[in-house]
Amino acid sequence: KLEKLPESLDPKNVPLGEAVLRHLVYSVGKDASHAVRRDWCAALSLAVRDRMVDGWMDTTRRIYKEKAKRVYYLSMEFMIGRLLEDAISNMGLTAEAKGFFSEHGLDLQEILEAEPDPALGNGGLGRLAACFLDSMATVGVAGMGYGIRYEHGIFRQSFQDGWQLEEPEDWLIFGNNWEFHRPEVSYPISFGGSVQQDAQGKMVWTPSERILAGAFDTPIAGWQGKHVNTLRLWSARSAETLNLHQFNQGEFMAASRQQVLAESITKVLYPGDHTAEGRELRLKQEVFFTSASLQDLLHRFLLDNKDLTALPKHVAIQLNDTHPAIAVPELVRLLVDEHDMEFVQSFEIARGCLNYTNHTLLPEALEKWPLELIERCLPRHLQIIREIDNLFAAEIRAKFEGKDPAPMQAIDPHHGGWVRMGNLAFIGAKRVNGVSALHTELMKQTVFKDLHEVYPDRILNQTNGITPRRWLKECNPGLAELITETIGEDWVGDLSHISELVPYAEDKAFRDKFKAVKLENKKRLAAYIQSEVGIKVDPTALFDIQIKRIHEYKRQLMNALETMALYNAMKADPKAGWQPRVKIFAGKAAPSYTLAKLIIKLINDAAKVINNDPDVDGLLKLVFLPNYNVSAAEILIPGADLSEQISTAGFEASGTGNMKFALNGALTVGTLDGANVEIKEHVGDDNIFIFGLEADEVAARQHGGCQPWVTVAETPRLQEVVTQISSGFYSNGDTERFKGIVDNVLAHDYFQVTPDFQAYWDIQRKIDGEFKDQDTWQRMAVLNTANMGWFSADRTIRGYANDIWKAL
Ligand code: 26V
Repeated sequence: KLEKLPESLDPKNVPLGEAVLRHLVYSVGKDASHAVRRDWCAALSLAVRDRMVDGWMDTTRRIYKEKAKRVYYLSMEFMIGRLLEDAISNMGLTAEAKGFFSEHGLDLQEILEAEPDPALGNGGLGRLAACFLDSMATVGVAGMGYGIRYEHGIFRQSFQDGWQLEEPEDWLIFGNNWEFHRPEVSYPISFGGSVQQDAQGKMVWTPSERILAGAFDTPIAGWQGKHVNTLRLWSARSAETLNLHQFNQGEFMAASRQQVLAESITKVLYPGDHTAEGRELRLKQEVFFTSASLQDLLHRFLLDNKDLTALPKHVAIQLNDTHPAIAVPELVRLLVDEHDMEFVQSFEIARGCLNYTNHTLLPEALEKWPLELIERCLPRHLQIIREIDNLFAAEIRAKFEGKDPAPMQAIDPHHGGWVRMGNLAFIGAKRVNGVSALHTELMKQTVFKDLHEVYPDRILNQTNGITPRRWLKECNPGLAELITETIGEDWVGDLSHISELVPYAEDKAFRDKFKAVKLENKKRLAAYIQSEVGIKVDPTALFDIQIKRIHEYKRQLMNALETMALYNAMKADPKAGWQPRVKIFAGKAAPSYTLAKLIIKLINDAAKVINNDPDVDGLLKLVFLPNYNVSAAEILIPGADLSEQISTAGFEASGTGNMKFALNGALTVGTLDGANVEIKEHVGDDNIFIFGLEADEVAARQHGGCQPWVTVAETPRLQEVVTQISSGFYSNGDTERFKGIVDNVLAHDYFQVTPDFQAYWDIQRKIDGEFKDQDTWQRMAVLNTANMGWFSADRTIRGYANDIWKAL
């Protein structure tokens, strides 16, 4: 009886503005005359959250009633960005919110900007997980995200004399209005100790350390709020209470020791992809959230099922990269040790539920853990991994006579010492997928060649996608309005409709409107640049943008070198009719990635020289914006004319920024890498600028000895720039500062900057020419937007749901 609340309590029956005022006073504890933007933001968030709760509970009830297949997306990272605008937009409350605040002399946009940007991820992998949450809720998949509630997300980046500085980020400092703490949902996670066999022959693990995982839930509403899913993030706390005795003895530090150690597990997002530092902590983070999630989903399953062998029928689990790959032995352990099942059957159940997405082929990013570390932290898991390996080896020997399973096993018996998480994930998964057509092909040919041969049906492709809600409707309201007034609003919930814009590419009036929107976005971006770094840029210049993590394979260096060469050419002949350009970079380097940090310094130093040279004033500006995050992307992407997607072919698994730019009408300059290949197929060869070596050519050069110093000598513009850098032209005569970069390019150049430089220069000059013909350019830009429908994450999620999860 209590389930049906009286109508008067339904938040939908209260005008949004009244609900905001009520929350301002009774939840935030402020009156309107003293409220600052942050208070209004909190009040609005709570009022909108109220509106989501009924739909949230309806969704849960429906899933139970229909016994819908549940999908669990396990990800170490969720780069969700600000949630308020997404929520009001998906709930259809934008106009009402805008109206209420403007009545009171307040600007909704400024209130939205008062929300902290939760950056619980490093880059593409985490942002993909966030787009998938939106799409699962839109498409109607009974999906739940599981991750870590890091107290501190990715570090805040600033520059000191052009060098990257990392400071802790503090998104929770003013509380979090979106989450529901579930103190009753708590699971023990164990580490260390030893394993003994009991009298019945059962393995008994006696851990030396036990911590608790506590749940925090955030509702995620899909488009139009019909379906509301959950993001459940785990926070660590000690299983032991404060040592009161020690505390009363005045030993305050010692008394809190257990708490501090336990809480350290979810304290910070581990940002490095290079150091050995913090490896143990990272391993514990992985085990922590994976085990909590598996215990939680088993608990939920057992609420209305008795037979665990039916788990694969009702549950699909997606492992976002290998970070949660410990799920393979952990699920087996839970079934065997806690639910008294047989090992072989347990492994079959695990292999029926688990699926693994690979996001990189870079050898240094493929996780492997020292055997010694696993043995010390997870002795029971190590036993199970060995058993799985043995079972797998027997399967291979039975199926393929004479085939040595060793190179494919999680622990190579010949070259022991490591647990290879990619192999473990592959062996324990029903399906394994890559994230673009090219990447999936390369997975089959390289890292998983052997495993693919023995399980030819296991690998499949699911090309990444992006949510059109955040990445067009919300970040680019001008373009969204123009599209809606032209073809209606259906594209928001089904991006394939955006192809109805194709004929408008031939319509001059439409192109002019499209151009006017872009100009407004560029003005907004110019104001942002001015306020962030104090550089004045001309909104009519060509805005050329590369924003992503700084990495050698992404080749920000090649872009920077081309910028310096362009500067030389402009300075030599300023009157040659150059197309004015603004080169914009943003992105963080892993704190331990010295060369990436040096590339940032080089760009900042070059910017100082170029931006202060009156000879190129009005022709060239170089900008590096600090602290790139989702909120910055939402301003940068709509203001771009040109999108830089210039990774060394074969190294960018997919890219998703490439899709966001093209959807917002920027043209791409790129290599045939990752999803660029598919973008080219959709937007058409004439509407994208492709250059450079292809993946097989790159591989051939990397394996055969090439001589980058010879290539540099044969490329005069590059030679000049390299000479300038090494002679201290950008470093006040300091010839040592950039030695790391120069030596690397001249002697190794693993990522093929030198052989691609000339082709990159040439295509940039071709782009200059085409940009001058604005009418043709706008036509190409419209065709980019119009042909990007396939790249909706809704399409990607349907692909996973149909081919992998069997959940639609
Ligand atoms: C590895 C590590 C190693 C230890 C330190 C922290 C850390 C964090 C992330 C990773 C894996 C990075 C893999 C990744 O982000 N891949 C990107 O995934 C995107 C979504 O599929 C894709 O668009 C990008 O091309 C790909 O680089």
